[in-house]
Amino acid sequence: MLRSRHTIPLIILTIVIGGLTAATAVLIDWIPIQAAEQAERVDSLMWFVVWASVAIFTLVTVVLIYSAWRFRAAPGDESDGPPVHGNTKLEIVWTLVPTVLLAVMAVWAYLVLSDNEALAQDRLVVDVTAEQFAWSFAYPGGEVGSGDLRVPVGRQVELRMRSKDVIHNFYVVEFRVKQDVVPGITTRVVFDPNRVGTYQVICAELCGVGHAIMRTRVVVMEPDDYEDWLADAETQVADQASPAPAPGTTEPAQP
Ligand SMILES: [Cu+2]
Repeated sequence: MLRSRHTIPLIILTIVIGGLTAATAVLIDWIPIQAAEQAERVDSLMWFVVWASVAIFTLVTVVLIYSAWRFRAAPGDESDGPPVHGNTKLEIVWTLVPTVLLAVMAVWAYLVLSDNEALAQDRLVVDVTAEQFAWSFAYPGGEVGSGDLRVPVGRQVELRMRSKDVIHNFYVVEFRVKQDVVPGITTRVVFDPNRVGTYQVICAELCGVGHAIMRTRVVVMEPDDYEDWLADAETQVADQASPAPAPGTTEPAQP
């Protein structure tokens, strides 16, 4: 029977290619640390896609390599191959498997997105202004502004973003959130920072010659540190001068 001749080499090939592919997926440090709840949800979906890809890649590559090696034509054999027409079982399988995989990914992605964008009652709302080529952030009350984003850990943050000129894009890799900032409308992005640290805010939409340097940082602080910083900044604003500067245009000294 055919099966006995092919089974062992196919198993060995599957172990070798599957092992190498899986090792590539696991050993390479593809993704940065997770610093928000959104990141964990996005990554679990991403790993599902990666493992499904590892399995399909292994299957296709094993069949391809084995067929090319085992069923190659003998030297000088110019004859036609056997006429093969259709295989209903195979066609049903290769239609059903991708259909189920895509349906799972679609539903999972929908759940991730709705969880990621669910608004918390006690969220911190920060107004963001993007312009060529800078970010500015205005905190509740409208008096305190900063050129970098400061947020307390463990509390949801909603950014309401406006652009003064062209389309920009707010992107923090460690949060796995990304949102266009479009002139004429206010766009919104939500994240739940859960790891104290400093991360980079990147403009991810080509917006002109200074696009590559349109970066700032987001500082996720302990809640007490954040309150201290905010109180300091409010005092500075009050001390400085009246009238108070318009929200989003102030750049107080970095503490
Ligand atoms: Cu930009």
